Amino acid sequence: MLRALIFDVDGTIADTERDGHRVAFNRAFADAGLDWHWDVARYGELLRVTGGRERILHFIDTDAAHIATGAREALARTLHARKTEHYLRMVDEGAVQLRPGVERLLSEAHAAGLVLAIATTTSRANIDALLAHALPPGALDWFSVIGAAEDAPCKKPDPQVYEFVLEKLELAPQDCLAIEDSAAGLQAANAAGLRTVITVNDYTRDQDFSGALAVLSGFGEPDAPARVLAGASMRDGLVDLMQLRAWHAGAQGED
Ligand code: XBP
Ligand code: MG
Repeated sequence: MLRALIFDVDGTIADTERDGHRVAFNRAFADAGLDWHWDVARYGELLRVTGGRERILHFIDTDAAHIATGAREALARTLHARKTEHYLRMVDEGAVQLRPGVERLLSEAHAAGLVLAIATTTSRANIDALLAHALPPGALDWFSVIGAAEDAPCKKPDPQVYEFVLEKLELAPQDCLAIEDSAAGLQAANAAGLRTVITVNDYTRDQDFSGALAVLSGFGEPDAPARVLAGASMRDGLVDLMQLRAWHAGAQGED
């Protein structure tokens, strides 16, 4: 039986990457007097490295090899802390909005008594800021468990954050559904034993989603229906709880 929905954040609940995290990284680089700039396309490549600090470290290793090896980790940490400050300010200013259908789906699931949780590689402060800003007051309390970077140092595709969330929820993976936007997220969820629905975005739509229950263009709103790109079919272009329950039950039947 479907008891819980476990949501990824970046790319799933909100399109945070291109106009949020990417811009915040660039501002941190500029503050440090560095002439590094991650344009939209380059950032898409760098997203293969999950985790902001890890992403910066990877960039230093590949594009700033003149920086002494022993100084790289500290530099990545400093830049990442500054990047988080910028990102939090941007969220407060409204630079990042929820994706269509997200608030509708979360409200419906909460009202129906489903357990809601979050499993993300991003920093906890970023989630609190986003949910406080983009959802109705008090909605942070809708989430029984929030698993973030601080809880799971091994980033997706490692399943650690999903395992952390499942353990805290005290639920079996077969009673939950993960909602993700990326191949790394799908691999992490599947490795933790979770069935997964994918909602793609511009950075992820061409990734390999083998193993997903359904791959969607989004959750859809009445005036902007979503499309199924692969996997199980959908009734009317609106992903709601009944639809998620149907996909989940169908998958259980296959086990
Ligand atoms: C999100 C990430 C994060 C964000 C930036 O991946 O990889 O690193 O890009 O956030 P997912 P931080 O959606 O799979 O969780 O800078 O806080 O890491
Ligand atoms: Mg994501």
